[in-house]
Amino acid sequence: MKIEQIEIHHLRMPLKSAFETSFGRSVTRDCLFLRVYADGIEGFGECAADYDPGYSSETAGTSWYILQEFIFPKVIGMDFSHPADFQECVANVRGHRMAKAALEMALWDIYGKQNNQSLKNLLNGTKERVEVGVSVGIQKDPTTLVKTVEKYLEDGYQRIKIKIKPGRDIEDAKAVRSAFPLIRLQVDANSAYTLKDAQRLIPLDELNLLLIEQPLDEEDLWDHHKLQKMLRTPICLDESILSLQHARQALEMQSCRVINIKAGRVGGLSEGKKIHDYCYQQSVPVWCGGMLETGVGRASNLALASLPGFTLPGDISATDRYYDEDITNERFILNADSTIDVPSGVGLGITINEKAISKYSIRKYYAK
Ligand code: OSB
Ligand code: MG
Repeated sequence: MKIEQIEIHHLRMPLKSAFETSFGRSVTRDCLFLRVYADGIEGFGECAADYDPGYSSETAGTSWYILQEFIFPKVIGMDFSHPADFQECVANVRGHRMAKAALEMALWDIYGKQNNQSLKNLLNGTKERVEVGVSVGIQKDPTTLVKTVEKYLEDGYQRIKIKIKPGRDIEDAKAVRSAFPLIRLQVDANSAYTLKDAQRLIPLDELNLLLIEQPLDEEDLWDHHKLQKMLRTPICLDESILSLQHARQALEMQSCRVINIKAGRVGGLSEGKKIHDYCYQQSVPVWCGGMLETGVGRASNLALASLPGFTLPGDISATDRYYDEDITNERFILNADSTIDVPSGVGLGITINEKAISKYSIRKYYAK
């Protein structure tokens, strides 16, 4: 794959409904859309960094800068024999994993198109459809939350995740649990607590949760170990796991019992697959997280989630949970058994709605 040219758009997509987490409330979702040309074939990528550094230190703005200033100049003219080879080429760019993951995604798309293979097959995925759930933002009050959850259950989602933060945790989770005693339920704090809050988190242990996601800070691996010792419910790490090394160290330290894998957060699909393989080998359950992706990133997430170790439902909801209009012509729909089909077309298996790109693009840049 000889990289000839790259087009990048900074998109601002209106969300169907506001999404509130412990780090803020959004009504729009920023992301970067990449179109990479190699050997006359175009491949698409999505950078999951949002407008603000609330979830991660990376933003659409930092990714834009790093891609434009450092990554594009390194890759234009390069000839890669495999998508994962790209990582070596950008090894001297420290961090900025979401920016790198976006470019790697486009290379997988091209590689699949060239070799007449779906991304699922390239990654050795084994499932044709994957179990999914929905991530529900913080609502006005617990009553509204129960109503919102009820609507998603009616839509067919069989696993619910609710966002929590200090002051909006036990009461919210209890309200959902008592309204729906048997559903698969989990919570996500997005790093909102410290170990000092442990006593406040203990009551979550009585709610039969699948897991508690990222209660403490990204850097608190050891404190997660201490917290996990106080809880029966598995801790799942999201923000803390930026690489295979982190995954190995977190598991060796017993800081968690489950890992949320997001290809963007860990620098690309190749690193995400490595984390999956490592966890699968030791029977540590993993699941595919989401970051409100457009159809481009959603197709990539579905392919990754088709690997056999993804035994818990992913945060990969149907397109209509997020967007009225998406940038892919394909829309992802929820099957009656709370699954979504993994794309079977070559590469990511998606095509682009060019009108939507122009409509939501707030800046664009061409590199060659
Ligand atoms: O922590 O998992 C998270 C969205 C944006 C950033 C971080 C997270 C999330 C979600 C939504 O929980 C998952 C989704 O439906 O895409
Ligand atoms: Mg999370």
